[in-house]
Amino acid sequence: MRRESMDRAEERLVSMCEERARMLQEQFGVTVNHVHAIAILIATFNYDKSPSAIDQDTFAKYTARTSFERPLLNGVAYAQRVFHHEREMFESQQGWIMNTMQREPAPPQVEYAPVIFSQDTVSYLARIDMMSGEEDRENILRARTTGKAVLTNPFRLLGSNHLGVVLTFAVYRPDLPADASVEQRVEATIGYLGGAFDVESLVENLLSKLAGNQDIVVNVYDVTNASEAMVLYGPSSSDERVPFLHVSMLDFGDPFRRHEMRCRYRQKL
Ligand code: WA2
Repeated sequence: MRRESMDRAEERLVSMCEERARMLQEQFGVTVNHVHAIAILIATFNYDKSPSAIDQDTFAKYTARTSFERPLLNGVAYAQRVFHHEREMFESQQGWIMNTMQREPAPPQVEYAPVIFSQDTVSYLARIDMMSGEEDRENILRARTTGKAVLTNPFRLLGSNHLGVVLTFAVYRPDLPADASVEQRVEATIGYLGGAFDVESLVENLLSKLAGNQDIVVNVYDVTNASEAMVLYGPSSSDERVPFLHVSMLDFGDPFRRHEMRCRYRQKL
């Protein structure tokens, strides 16, 4: 191919990749912000009010009506922090026994995080101790020590079995000071709010609407560990013979993690 048209093809790839990375990062950002706002809502209306000002029914209605604010999330759920000595009382008040992700009764642990409120789209999370799943458990522990939005490794989600990542915010007692220490944060934690970015289907849907989509192959990777990038979106092997590869940086708001988008042409030019 002539030099000028090669240059133009490369420019086109760069601009398509940058556009997609910007859109994805933007939609991630608005989604995270809205989940943060729901975490504050729970802290405000659920703590120390008896009876609680939020129940499953109000949570389901509110989260369904505001789902347009969280375009990349398949739903949100709230898991309450329960210590072992509170378990019997909790289960008798709820009228159910908490389960593990394998759908068995939760074995004794120091503490648990059973889902008490869930958006209808993720109703399969109800009654599950989220600390029984490795990725969710790591997220819960990191969310409460940092007070920030945290993301998991890419993994296959419950329900859909789609590749995605889970977002978690800790919910604290409202008296937590802004400059709290890690110990104070852990002590003041009353629960966890989060949901799953269903990257496999929701990002596919987002990208499919863009012009030129048939011409390029898009991958998203978690590159936190530079020597072993983990695929979050796109085919796991792509044609290495195509001439250009463009890498766009992504910032999903978890400073512990690094993500990037890699774009190439689908076919040899
Ligand atoms: N949400 C949706 N699908 C999942 C999942 C999850 N976690 N884990 C595995 N598949 C209630 O951190 C608290 C949501 C976790 C929040």
